[in-house]
Amino acid sequence: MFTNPVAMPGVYHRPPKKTRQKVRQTASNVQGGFTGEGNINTNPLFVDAANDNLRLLPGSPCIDAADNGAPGVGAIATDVDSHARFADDPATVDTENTPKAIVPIIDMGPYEYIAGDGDRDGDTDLFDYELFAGCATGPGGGVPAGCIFLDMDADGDVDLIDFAVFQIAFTGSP
Ligand SMILES: [Ca+2]
Ligand SMILES: [Ca+2]
Ligand SMILES: [Ca+2]
Ligand SMILES: [Ca+2]
Repeated sequence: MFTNPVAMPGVYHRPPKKTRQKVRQTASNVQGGFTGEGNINTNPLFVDAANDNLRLLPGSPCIDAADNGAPGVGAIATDVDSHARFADDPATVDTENTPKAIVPIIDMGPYEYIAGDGDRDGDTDLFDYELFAGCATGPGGGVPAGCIFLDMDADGDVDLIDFAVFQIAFTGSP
């Protein structure tokens, strides 16, 4: 599985074959690895890759890891879900994969991850807070069904650390 960086949302390419290695390939997540600045080779943590749902789960290495400076990226305003691009995930340290980036940093792949967006409608607002309240389990308490997006630090619970992230991510309704 390989996701193109963000220049062409929704378009996927296979890793280039030897005969096609002139293809520019940086700041991408390439299964099997591929040499290039900013590339990573770890489980991208898609929501459901088997069913082509390539939205990102909390903790995905694709979050805040693409290159804002890549050609064409600056002109992208929304992702494939028509949600805002260039959303920062407070739980994800902006990495060295994005040497040319200006925060907030765009995610790898066609979908931007929005921290605290429990109902997946593209914002982090009071509706999401209601979900959070119903999902909160406390440290080590597990993640109830339907609450995966509210375990924002991806450590297997919905606790006050997640709430801290939620507060920073809170945007209100558009
Ligand atoms: Ca981002
Ligand atoms: Ca971040
Ligand atoms: Ca929401
Ligand atoms: Ca957590």
